[in-house]
Amino acid sequence: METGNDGGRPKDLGGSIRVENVQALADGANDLAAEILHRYIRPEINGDTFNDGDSEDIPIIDLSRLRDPLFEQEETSRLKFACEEWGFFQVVNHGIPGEVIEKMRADIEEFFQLPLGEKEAVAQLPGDLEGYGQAFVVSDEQKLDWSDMLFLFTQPPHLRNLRFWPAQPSTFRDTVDRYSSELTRVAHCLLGLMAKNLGVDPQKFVNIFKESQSMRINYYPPCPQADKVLGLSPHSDAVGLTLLLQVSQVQGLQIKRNAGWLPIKPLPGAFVVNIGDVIEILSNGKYKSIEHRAIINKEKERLSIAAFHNPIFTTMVGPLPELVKGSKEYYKTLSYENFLKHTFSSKLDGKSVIDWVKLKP
Ligand SMILES: O=C(O)CCC(=O)C(=O)O
Repeated sequence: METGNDGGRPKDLGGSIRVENVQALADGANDLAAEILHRYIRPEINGDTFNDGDSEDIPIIDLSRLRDPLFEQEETSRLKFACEEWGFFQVVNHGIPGEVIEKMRADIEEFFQLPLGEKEAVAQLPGDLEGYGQAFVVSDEQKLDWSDMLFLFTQPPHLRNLRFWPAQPSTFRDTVDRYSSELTRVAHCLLGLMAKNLGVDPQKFVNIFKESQSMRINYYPPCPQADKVLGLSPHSDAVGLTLLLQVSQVQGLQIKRNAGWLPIKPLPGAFVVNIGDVIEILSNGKYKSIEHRAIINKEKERLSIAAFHNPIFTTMVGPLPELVKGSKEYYKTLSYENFLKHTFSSKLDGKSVIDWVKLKP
C-alpha cells in the first residue's frame, strides 16, 4: 500500500467542536446525567410521519446483468428509473469478493471494540475533519447525534494521511486499501452508466469523480432512549455518489420518500447507493439527492461504512451545459472546495446545503 504525503490534500475545510465520545457515554447510559442526555433528545422526532411503502420497494440493480449484452438494456433502464424516481437503490452482484467485505467488517468491528485511549490515537485534531470523532458540531446549543465516526480520505493513495489510519487491528490499513479500490471500480461503473442515461459522455462523468474517495465509518451505540435520539441527523450527501455498507444486521437507515420516512433493509452483501448533491447540481436537478438519517437501536450497536465519491477540490461544480440545453440553470456554479466549506460550517439539516446552491426562480 502506498503511504500518504501532504500533496493536494484539502486543508481548512473546517472541523467540528469536540464533544463527548458517545460509545463511552453509552456504556453508562442508564446512569447518564439528565443534562448530558438532554443534548441528544430530539422532541421533534415525536411527530415524524412514516412512508407507508415497503422497504423492499427500493430498486435493486444487478451489476452482473449490466455486463451481460442480453440484459444490459433492461438493467440500464432500471438504473435510470432508480436515479430519476428514487435517488437510492441497492446494488447486488457487484463483483467485490465476499472476503474483502468480510475482512472490512471484521477490522471495523475490532477497531471500535478497542479501549477509548487506543481509538483516540487517531482522534481528529482541532479544525480538521479526518480521524476519529464527530462531524458537523458547530455550536454548543445544537442537538447531537448518538454516534461516533472515523473519517478518512481513501483515494487516491497519495491523499491519505496515515496519521489518522488506525494501526490496530494490524490489518486495518491493507483492508481499507483493498476495500476502497474495489469500491472505486463499482462506483465508476455506475457513474459511467448514469452518465450514459443522462446523455453525457461517460468518460467526462467518470473523470469528474475519478480522483477522490473518502469514507465515513459510523458507530452507533445502543441507547435506552433510542426512540428519542437520532444516530445521524437528516441530511443529503455533499458528494457525487455514496456506496453504503451496513456492517451489522441491525437496521437503522431511513430515507425521506413522499414526505415520510421509509426504513431501508439492506440485502445481504448488497451496497445501498445514493445520489449526492454534486450529481443533483451537475444534472441540473434531473437526478436528486435524497434526505436520509440513521436511527438507533435500544439494545444493539450498529455500524455502517459510507464511501463517498467526490470531485477533486478545485473542480468547478455547476449544471453541465449539455443538461441545461433548452432549459434554465437551476443551480449556481461554485468550486467544490467552497461547497464543502459551506457544508462543514453548518450542522446537518436536511437539504439545506443544496437549497443554498439553488438559484432563485
Ligand atoms: O448509517 C447509515 O445507514 C447512514 C450513514 C450516512 O448517511 C452517512 O454516513 O452519511
